[in-house]
Amino acid sequence: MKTAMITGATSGIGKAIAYEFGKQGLRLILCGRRSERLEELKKELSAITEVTTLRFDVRDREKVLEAVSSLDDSFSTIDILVNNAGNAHGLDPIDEGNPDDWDAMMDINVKGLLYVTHAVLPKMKAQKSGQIINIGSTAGKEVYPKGNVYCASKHAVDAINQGMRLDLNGTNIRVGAINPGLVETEFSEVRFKGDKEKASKVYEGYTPLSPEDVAEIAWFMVSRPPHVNIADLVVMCTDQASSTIVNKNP
Ligand code: NDP
Ligand code: 8X3
Repeated sequence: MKTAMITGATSGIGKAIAYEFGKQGLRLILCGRRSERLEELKKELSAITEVTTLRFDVRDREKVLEAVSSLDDSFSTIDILVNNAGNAHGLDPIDEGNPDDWDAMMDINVKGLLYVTHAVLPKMKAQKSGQIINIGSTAGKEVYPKGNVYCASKHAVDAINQGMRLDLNGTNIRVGAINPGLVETEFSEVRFKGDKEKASKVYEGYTPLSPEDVAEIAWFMVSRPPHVNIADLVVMCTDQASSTIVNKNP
């Protein structure tokens, strides 16, 4: 039975991937900062598979290494890493942006993804097999107004996804990205600092992707035969045509 480590498993896309992978019989290492949610997930998913949890902030390089090396023997093999933890913080023109938001996005979405990968890769290399799924975004393919630094962080994920695939070629480690468009999660609530009304407006007037839509794609990537690697996938809801064009109130 394969083991998958999922960052950002306490909400949205990561949580849906945890449920999908659990349903498919994968063993789970679920990561996040909110311990109550991690405990709740462990309780629920333990009914269908083996689960362990790791609580750490992806920004803290030492804690990331500590967490991964704390895994006991039964979870020491990591076959699949889903680099999903991340968020947008703020939506402001560049001249009005808050540097604290910029730090958060670059530290979590870019450096955090690198720290987790750095901690897990030695295991995959020693096993001579593995799969890394990076959660990018359409924001990593096309910049939108006021998206500046969030889009930069996701363009960096796009570059890192390509870089990983080049450098790990020949190691039997598959590397690929899913780049979703608008998905209804807690994403906009975090972006707008807890303003639920403003957040829910983002998803009004059309049918956005659900986290489960993305989770099914992640499972599709995992369940391909070993010689098949989905390298880079963009998925949007039918009402979305680009980062900026969404058919609202059709
Ligand atoms: P959510 O806000 O619902 O989930 C974000 C997850 O990331 C949470 O589980 C959170 O866990 C975790 N996380 C955030 N910061 C940290 C941190 N510093 N350390 C550890 N974990 C952290 O958003 P989504 O599910 O939508 O987002 C998941 C990924 O999908 C992100 O990378 C996002 O950029 C990407 N994405 C989202 C889209 C959307 O429209 N929703 C579209 C395209 C991509 P906790 O708070 O417990 O630490
Ligand atoms: C999340 C999608 O368009 O809100 O990456 O940036 S978007």
